[in-house]
Amino acid sequence: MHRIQHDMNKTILITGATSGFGKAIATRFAQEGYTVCIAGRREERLAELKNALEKQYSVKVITLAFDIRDRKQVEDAINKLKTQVTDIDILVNNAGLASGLATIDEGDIDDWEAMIDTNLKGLLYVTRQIAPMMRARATGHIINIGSTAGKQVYKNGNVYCATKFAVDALNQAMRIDLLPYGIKVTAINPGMAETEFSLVRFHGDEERAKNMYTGINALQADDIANIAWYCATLPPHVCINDLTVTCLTQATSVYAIKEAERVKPLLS
Ligand code: NDP
Ligand code: 8X3
Repeated sequence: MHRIQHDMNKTILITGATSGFGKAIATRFAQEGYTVCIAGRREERLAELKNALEKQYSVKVITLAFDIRDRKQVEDAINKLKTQVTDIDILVNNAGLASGLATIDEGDIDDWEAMIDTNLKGLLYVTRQIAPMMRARATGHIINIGSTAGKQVYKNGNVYCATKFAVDALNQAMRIDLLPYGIKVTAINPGMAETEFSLVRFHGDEERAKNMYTGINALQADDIANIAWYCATLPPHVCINDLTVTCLTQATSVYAIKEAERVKPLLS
């Protein structure tokens, strides 16, 4: 397939770039010469990543430390960013979390609020700042990181799934609203992936987090970074609207097997 050459003068903004998918996406695009704007709350991690990427790939890296749940912090950070860069070519709405895994009658309301405020309202706050910049230039690409959890609900997933169903709805809505402006909108919906996601979900319980991925050969952050790069480098007239990706041993939100359960290929 025809692929466009990458443009060295492009700028990407990635939320949730201090770990997991966001960090891998930042690294992938830095490797390709992009100016990379990395956001997250953990300033030390942002500074470390900036140093590493600038050193390794000789690109410009801008850090934005803010809590995406705080509308004022988001607005201030992006207003400051506007003094540092003229355009944002790609926005990756990635920052998010699952917090807890409990039935609807027992869930912790603080967990619910953290997920709704981050995964849904935070994504909206950032998009509301960046979409007008893209609209003014009649070009751009918004990549929303959804989830298989936004396609099919699973036991105890209730509020996390609801936020990801909302991301799915917003992805479709953005595609429609931004259609006249030539802005691409893409949802990447990963299944189980080995990042800090489960450590956060289980409130720092390392053992429980590790067990989630034992024996399934889960997706890795680099897999999603490569997919984001693929989506971003298709010809100008091609837009992937919605892409669901799992590891080989996972079919849906609720059907997954261990590697050991796989039927081995017959020897030829
Ligand atoms: P990680 O926990 O590794 O990364 C999450 C990122 O989100 C961190 O950089 C974190 O930065 C940022 N973040 C969380 N809360 C806030 C906040 N309040 N303000 C600003 N940034 C915040 O997990 P993943 O990389 O796996 O998750 C990235 C996205 O992918 C999430 O939206 C998640 O729902 C989704 N996803 C994950 C899957 C998985 O199995 N791993 C599968 C499908 C989707 P910091 O803490 O520094 O603020
Ligand atoms: C993360 C994938 O299945 O843990 O969105 O909800 S799952």
